[in-house]
Amino acid sequence: MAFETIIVDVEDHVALIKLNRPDALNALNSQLLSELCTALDEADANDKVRCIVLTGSEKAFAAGADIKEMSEKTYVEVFTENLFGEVGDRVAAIRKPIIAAVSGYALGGGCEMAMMCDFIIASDTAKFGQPEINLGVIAGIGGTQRLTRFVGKSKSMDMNLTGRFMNAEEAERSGLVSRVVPAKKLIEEATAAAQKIAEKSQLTAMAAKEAVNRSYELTLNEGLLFERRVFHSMFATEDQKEGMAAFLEKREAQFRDK
Ligand code: CO8
Repeated sequence: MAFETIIVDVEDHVALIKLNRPDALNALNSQLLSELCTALDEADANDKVRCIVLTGSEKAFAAGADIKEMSEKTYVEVFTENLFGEVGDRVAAIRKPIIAAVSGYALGGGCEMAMMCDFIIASDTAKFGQPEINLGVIAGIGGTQRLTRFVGKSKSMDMNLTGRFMNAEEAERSGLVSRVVPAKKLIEEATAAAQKIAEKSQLTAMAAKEAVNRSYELTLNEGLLFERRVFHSMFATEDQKEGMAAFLEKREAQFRDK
């Protein structure tokens, strides 16, 4: 499908999806969100894709939801159309791993979009924030919930109440991002991480993603039980036999997603 607000490139089993509204710092308008959800669904369904990287420009991953588009909406409109509600569900339904590669601003819905991905690799220029309070609203798709789980109550309150931005170093220290890399190397590093994942058994990568995500929903004992059951189930796969045989035979595993 031809997109106008994103660019999709599939290479070496990695789908690179680039948000592309440079004049608005990749503000997330309805067209972009709709195209992004379609591209994610297509990547999830594409056998050639084993991992997804979501990125923006050097200046902005995304500076939030499009303020121009939503400023005049009424309560009845946003409630009826479930503004932004569907996006969260659609991203959460993607079963292949998604890495957010963040450079520059990741604000409001931009920060929330990055947090919806499975992990975040940030450039040293990245700035994260939930500045919605400056607009007379609160975060709407994870900024008070996911951010709190990432960085704890104190920092989350600080960011949601003052609207201040967190730089890449603080974001890494706080557990919001998994690693920080030089801006010029962001795509290279994120793609290399995606290719590492693409080399694994896709069955196992999807199971690992599912198990980590369950940790947000379950008590520790329930989560441990879920994990053990999934771990046990991996022994029904050929990839478990191959992975362990390859280790014992001191060779590279040849996974077949079976
Ligand atoms: N919406 C619409 N347009 C935007 C947005 C935005 N969020 N951010 C920037 N732009 C536009 C500006 O209007 C400007 O356009 P123009 O040239 O036509 O005036 C252009 O992008 C460049 O922006 P600036 O001139 O402001 O650039 P600066 O470098 O001076 O400043 C900032 C960069 C600090 C990022 C500044 O643009 C800014 O503060 N932006 C708004 C940040 C913000 O408040 N974000 C939160 C939005 S609310 C939200 O996200 C609710 C979440 C709901 C869930 C979303 C689900 C996906």
